[in-house]
Amino acid sequence: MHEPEPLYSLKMRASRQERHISGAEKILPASLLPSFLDALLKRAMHHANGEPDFINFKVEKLAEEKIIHLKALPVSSVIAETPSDGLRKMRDILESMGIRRSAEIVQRLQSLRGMRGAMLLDADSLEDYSPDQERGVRATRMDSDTPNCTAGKNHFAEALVLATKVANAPGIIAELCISDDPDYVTGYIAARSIGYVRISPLKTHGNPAGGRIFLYRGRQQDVHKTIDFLESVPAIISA
Ligand code: PML
Repeated sequence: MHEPEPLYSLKMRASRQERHISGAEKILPASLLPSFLDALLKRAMHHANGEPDFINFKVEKLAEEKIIHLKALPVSSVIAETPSDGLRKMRDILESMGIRRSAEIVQRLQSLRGMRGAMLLDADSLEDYSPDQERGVRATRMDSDTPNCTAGKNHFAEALVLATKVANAPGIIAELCISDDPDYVTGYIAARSIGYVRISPLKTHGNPAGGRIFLYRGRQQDVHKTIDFLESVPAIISA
């Protein structure tokens, strides 16, 4: 019997003057690393957010027994007439989930720009639990079970993988996202209870604002378990 091929986490992040431009997460066998490194380098160099002055690649071997396997969240779509209608629909969904301070949360989402990770907010007190609030908390070490190797980014496919891992993190009750790509106006709200709900549009074309909020409900002393899951546990997502 053949041993399973060892898997590696490949992370790319690109920035300019310390402001985030683009990032990517892959889990791959060694044989695929060269082609993905090449594709992600091209992606980093030609991003709509601008030319980077710093690109970081990190390759780490993963311990097979630490990898978890998750099924992708079910996907649905909401079409809005305008960005403000889309944001209103996002607030309505939050309220239907029992999250009362929806207007303040969505306002904070709209104000994000150039963060590497996500804001980790207490869903009720709105306290920001990110240890580094400029950087935020980054969900890393995840990929689909059929990784795709293109220089261009598939926003939807990559976001669904990330959202599935985030929705399975202990204490996370919802995730909100507006893409920080100025050319991409679709965003989403995701949770295990509602699946991955795409909303379009959430902003106007050409607007570089955007980012993610992870909403946490639980004991403050347990936040570190959530952060550890998001940043360290490798997850492979199947359709
Ligand atoms: C990003 O740019 O990283 C966020 C992408 C959001 C994708 C939303 C969708 O198309 O479902």
